Parts: sequence; structure tokens; C-alpha cells
Amino acid sequence: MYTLLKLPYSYDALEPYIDAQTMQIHHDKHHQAYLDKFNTMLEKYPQITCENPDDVLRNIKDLSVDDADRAFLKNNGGGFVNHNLFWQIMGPQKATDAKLIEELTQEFGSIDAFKKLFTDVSVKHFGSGWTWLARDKNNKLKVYSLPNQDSPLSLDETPIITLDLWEHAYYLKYQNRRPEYIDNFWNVLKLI
Ligand code: MN3
Repeated sequence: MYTLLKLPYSYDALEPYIDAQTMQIHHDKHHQAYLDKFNTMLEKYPQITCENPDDVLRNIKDLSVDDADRAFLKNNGGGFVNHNLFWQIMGPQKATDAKLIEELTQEFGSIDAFKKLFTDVSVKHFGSGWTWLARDKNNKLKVYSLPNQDSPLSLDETPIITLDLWEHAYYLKYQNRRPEYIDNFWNVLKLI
């Protein structure tokens, strides 16, 4: 059984960019629901004993489970671990990662160029999903989006920065103005 961590800040800590009501529903209802479904399905497979839930997603292709259950674990396990990362990388105060900033500058030319690429990928993503900055097996940094709750972990890559593009992440405050939500992400991302 995995458990839901408390948010590392108060619900209103990311105001005015992400409103308290959205944070509360997103964490307490959406995130909790993914976790509950993930845990329920895992009860059927006691042989899956990963201490770190990320490892379930890393090994999703090789798990000895029914195909329908694999899809269920991918969707709900992804929903659980993706949000775990999302809450951690945001915060009311910057906690910049100098090494990451240096790597991003090297890979993309500048932080502004990285932000522009990440923003463009986010704006162009169709439907539900997440934008990712991930590190591949050769240590190369990549920006891309994935549909639904798919995780870079299942592609053998390590997620570093992510943005939730599901409507539940922004609709109460931004409605159809998704680009505005995406732009404001840079105000709450603490790492850069
Ligand atoms: Mn979400």
C-alpha cells in the first residue's frame, strides 16, 4: 500500500498562479483517487513488491499481469507518481538548482530557450497529458509531452520537471485560457 504525501506547502501557497481550491481538489481528490485505484489493483498482485512506486512504472512492460490490468496500473500508477513529482518541483519560494540550470543552458542554449521550448510543447499538446523535461539513459536532457498519465519512467527515462496539462489542473481558474496557466507555471516552478 502506497500512501499520499501531504503537500509540501499550504493549498494557497501558489496563489495567485494556482488557486487554493484547485490545489485542494487536485491533491485531495484527483491525486488520492489515482492512488486508491492503484493500491486496489496492486492488492490483486501481491508479487509486485516495489518499495518505490516509481519502479512499478519503470517495469510496467515486464510485469506479469493481465493486459487490461497493466493499462490500469499504467494510468493510475502514473497518476500517482506524476503528481508526486509535480507537487515537489513547485513552491512559493525559489529553490534553484544550479547544476540543473547549468545543464539546461548547455543543452538548450539558455534558460529562456528551454522555457520557450517547454512552453511551446505544452501549448501544442492536444488533450490530457503532461509536459516533461526528462533525462535519457545517455544523460541527455529532452523536452516532450506524453498523453494521459504516461510517465517517462516507462520509457526508461528520468523525469525532472513536469507540468500537468489536464483540465482539472487549471480549469477552475483559467477555463479555456490554458496558455496563461502554462506561462504562470514559471512563477511557481522553484527549480529554475
Ligand atoms: Mn492532475
